[in-house]
Amino acid sequence: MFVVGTAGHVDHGKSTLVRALTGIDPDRLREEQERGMTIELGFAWLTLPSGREISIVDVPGHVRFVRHMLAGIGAVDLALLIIAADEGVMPQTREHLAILDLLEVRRAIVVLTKCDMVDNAWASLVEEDVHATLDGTALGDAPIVRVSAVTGDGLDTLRAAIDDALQAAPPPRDIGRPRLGIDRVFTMTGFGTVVTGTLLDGRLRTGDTVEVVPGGRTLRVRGLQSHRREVKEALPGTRVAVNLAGVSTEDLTRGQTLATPGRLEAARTFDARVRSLPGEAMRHNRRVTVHLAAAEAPARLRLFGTDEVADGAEGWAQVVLAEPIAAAPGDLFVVRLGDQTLGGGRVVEVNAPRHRRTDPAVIDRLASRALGTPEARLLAALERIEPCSTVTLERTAGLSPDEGRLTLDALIEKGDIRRLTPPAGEPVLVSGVTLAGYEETARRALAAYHAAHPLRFAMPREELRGALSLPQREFAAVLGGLTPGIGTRGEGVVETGWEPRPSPQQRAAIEAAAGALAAGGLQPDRVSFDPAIAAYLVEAGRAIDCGDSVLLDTAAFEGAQQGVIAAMRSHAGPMTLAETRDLLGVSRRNAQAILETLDRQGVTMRVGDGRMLRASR
Ligand SMILES: Nc1nc2c(ncn2[C@@H]2O[C@H](COP(=O)(O)OP(=O)(O)O)[C@@H](O)[C@H]2O)c(=O)[nH]1
Ligand SMILES: [Mg+2]
Repeated sequence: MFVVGTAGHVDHGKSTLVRALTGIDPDRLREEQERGMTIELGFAWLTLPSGREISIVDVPGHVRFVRHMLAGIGAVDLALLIIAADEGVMPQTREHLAILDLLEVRRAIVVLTKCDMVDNAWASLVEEDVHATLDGTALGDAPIVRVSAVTGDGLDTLRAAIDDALQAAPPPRDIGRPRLGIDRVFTMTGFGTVVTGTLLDGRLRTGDTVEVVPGGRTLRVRGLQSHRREVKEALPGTRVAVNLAGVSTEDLTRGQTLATPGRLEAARTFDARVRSLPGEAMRHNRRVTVHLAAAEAPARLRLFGTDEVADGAEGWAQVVLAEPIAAAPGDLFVVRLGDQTLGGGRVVEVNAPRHRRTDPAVIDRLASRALGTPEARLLAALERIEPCSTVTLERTAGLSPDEGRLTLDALIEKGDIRRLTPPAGEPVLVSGVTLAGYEETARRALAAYHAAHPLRFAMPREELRGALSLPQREFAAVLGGLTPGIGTRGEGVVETGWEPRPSPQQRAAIEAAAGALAAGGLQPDRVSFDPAIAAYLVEAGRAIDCGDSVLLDTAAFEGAQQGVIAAMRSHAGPMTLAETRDLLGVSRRNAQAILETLDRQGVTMRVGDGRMLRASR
């Protein structure tokens, strides 16, 4: 699941494009429909050609509503920078581009809209201008797609381009610390208070307790919806509507965050690395507005060692907020003054003490904190990309191989990082915290599976892999690293000590089925067993599933196997299906099913029209 955001100048066709792609009108407010202009964030969703489902956040382009744009654009995995072919690059095209850069949105597609209004030569001129504008920015390599929302031209190409761009995107990070920046609060008849936002860093489940930051209230998640569908569990990287128990809409506002209790601080100040946009300046003690995720607050910047950070330069600051907002080290923010975006930065430390502005040691300390010790860098890198291999981690952390190895060994020794070795392939690294998160998820998934399938001996591996959303190799490694409470059985996974728990009625049905099979020998009556009972008998070793709905008593099957082996040993050349049928005295269909099962088991093999014993027999 990924979130895609629009960006670009007002009236360039963002909302129209979203409607053309999804069939959902993102401008849902009456005022928006009357004025034909987006004011608030709009939301839609779409299934791409690959089958991938994405959420779309549509932002307003008007200069007066950049603050609303900022509330929605921070958490997107991909931006669609929308430029009307008839107007080309305009002021909010540049401002939104600068904001995407400050918020480190690294993936984008430039969509040239309204191509039905210009000829090809004109569109090419505009494209050149776009290249010149993007050159040297993080989005310099973004593809350009020409569309018309009116004729529908280019929409298929755009859908494919979105698929392509997301193909390479890392899956949304899941570090077991869910946070959801609230961007809307409303009441829904029959539900009560609902908030929406983009879920990051972990999953939310119905029944979870969440803390509202700032504010400190804890609330219970009564229900969850994603794309208008009710879900038991919402995944990171999705747009989520959360129904909260015991709270009224007046007690919640946009900008607050829902988080695991105790995990996220309300910042009154934070220290930060700041960066000014070219041509702009951030001055010491100037009153500005800080936008962080869906929150915004008036603030002053206390600059260290300088009175001004200007024109593309970077510096260090303590941001003193007039109202607290939820913030964590690493979070990105934007600084504005009136209708002007001045720059932005990255949070280094939350609620640090006040520092002396002129003390050079302050800057040294901040710099080493921001860059971090090798351990901090390795852990921070791991959090972004885990589960991962050793080389990838060292490369991402920017450490030399020697330093990387030493640091990694120390962290493994301390238990902060776990090195898990899959049965085949390279070891996989995860943090202890994440492994604990996997364990928790696996435990829940297993408990739910066992409860839903009391007759099954184990949960299929693939189902558990789906619950953990891990690739094959990483899954195999993690499975081996889970505590003794979780084990494997055959091809499946179980809670240690799990045994099927048939009810008295089921037990009776099992015995009746087993009795009927035993009595039927190799040609039991074709009664249709409950599939759960049949699977139970097979997994218990009491029956053999020969395929083609042929279920045989194990002893009867083994008798047939001995008979076939003996007959084939003394048979000249391959034995035909008809000969086997006569030997066993069964129907052609059962003979066929038995032989195919013996093939699968490696006892026999096909030779021309008949079968022979494998050489190893
Ligand atoms: N001819 C033409 N008009 C378009 C196209 N896309 C949008 N428009 C029109 O441009 C105007 C602004 O569109 P809108 O989606 O509200 O722009 P936004 O402010 O970027 O969301 C509306 O009148 C649309 O009908 C297009 O592809 N071709
Ligand atoms: Mg719009």
